[in-house]
Amino acid sequence: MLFPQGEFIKLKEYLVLYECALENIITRVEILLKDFVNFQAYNPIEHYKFRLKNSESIADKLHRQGHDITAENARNILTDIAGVRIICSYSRDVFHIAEMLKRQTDIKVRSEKDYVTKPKPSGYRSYHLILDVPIFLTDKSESLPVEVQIRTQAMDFWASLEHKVKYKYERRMPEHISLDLVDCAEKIAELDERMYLIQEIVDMAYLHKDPVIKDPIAIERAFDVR
Ligand code: 0O2
Repeated sequence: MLFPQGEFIKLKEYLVLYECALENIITRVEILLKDFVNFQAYNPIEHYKFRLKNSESIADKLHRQGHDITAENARNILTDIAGVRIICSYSRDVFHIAEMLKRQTDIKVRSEKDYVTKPKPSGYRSYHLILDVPIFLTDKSESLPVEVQIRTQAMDFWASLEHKVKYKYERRMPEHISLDLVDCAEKIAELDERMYLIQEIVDMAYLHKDPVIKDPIAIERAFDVR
């Protein structure tokens, strides 16, 4: 799908604003990272990525949702033109990072979806925030939505596989594959939890100078992680 010529020019102008809002959120994530790395005991952010939707995928999404392909519709209807994905180590970190963004007083939380506590039927787990980000131009200010997805590495691994599979089957995935993916998602959530517990135990043992730290198998047995 493509935007008609006049609409495309208008969309390009809007995309400049979305790019500014995206850069604004990236800067906030970079500041959190600098704080974690330099002043905190632990950095929960493994990495982050970002993207601005291109005009074709904006047009496709509007069309899929039954809307006319206009720049106004893109601006008024879509909230994921600008997106940032933050990948954390453990699921607790996901909530921690979400709170840090939510309490920044100059951005407004337009919506919030916790698919970590309540996964989607597909098995999808992630924390979604739509943040209204202010940008100050030469003669006016605007507020643009940026979608922030926060998830663990394991959740991200699952989501990219599921996305690829869904794309290959043009969104009509055979039932046995979707059931298998739901099972993988559950196992991944269990692994996330177990690995978090191992890390907590090791941290505690270090803190208390416990000799059991030298024997990782003994750590698991001692604390009955499995
Ligand atoms: P794309 O192509 O990824 O950019 P809703 O109408 O509120 O039920 P909506 O608007 O899709 O649903 O919002 P939601 O649920 O917050 O999902 C937004 C984005 O999260 C999706 O973008 C995906 O990127 C991701 N996502 C949501 N559900 C799944 C899932 O089951 N599997 C995977 N792999 N990703 C998911 P879009 O809209 O799909 O577009």
